[in-house]
Amino acid sequence: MALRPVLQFPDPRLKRKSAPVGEITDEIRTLAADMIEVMYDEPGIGLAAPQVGAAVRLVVMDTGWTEEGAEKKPVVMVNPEIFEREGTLTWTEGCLSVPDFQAEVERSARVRVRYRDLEGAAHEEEAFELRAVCFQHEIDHLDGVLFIDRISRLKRSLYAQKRRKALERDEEPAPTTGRAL
Ligand code: K1U
Ligand code: ZN
Repeated sequence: MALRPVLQFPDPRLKRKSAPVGEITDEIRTLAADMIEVMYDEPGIGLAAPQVGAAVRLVVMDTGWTEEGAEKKPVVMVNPEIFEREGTLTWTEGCLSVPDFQAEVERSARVRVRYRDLEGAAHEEEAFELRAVCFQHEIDHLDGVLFIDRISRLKRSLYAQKRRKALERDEEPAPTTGRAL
């Protein structure tokens, strides 16, 4: 099966608030498996369901796999939520839905997160540094928030302008050369 495409800014579907997952159906299991494939293919260290057009509270993450010699250990999180946060840190973030842009974002330095897995078992995790940032970034996606919503208005509008121009260039028909081929 073809990989599900990742939606890109300014797609309005990235701004929707996603609904909690109720019953864990085959459809949810297939979505999770597809998201894992997309995350590794992009490549990325996380992916939220709205990024592939599914408005449900489902996230996949593997923050360690890109390190030298590391194995792939994807984690699927159903209805993840942050229930405790402390301190602040600044991290340079990117996003698979915000092409060609990175920026510093202020986040909580320590978070505690709870979620269910695909078997319905409950989990709690405490996270710091990259993993804490990734949890916050992915859960933001479930609420229709992109990391560019957390930077200055000036930086965001400069990026939006650059992106609009890039999209206009891509939409332009190829210039004619006067030759048949
Ligand atoms: O949600 C996403 O768009 C995925 C995003 C997660 C993320 C990255 C950095 C900070 C916070 C959240 C990415 O995975 S962007 C790609 C990336 O970070 C990466 C890609 C290859 C190797 C190492 C990192
Ligand atoms: Zn993202």
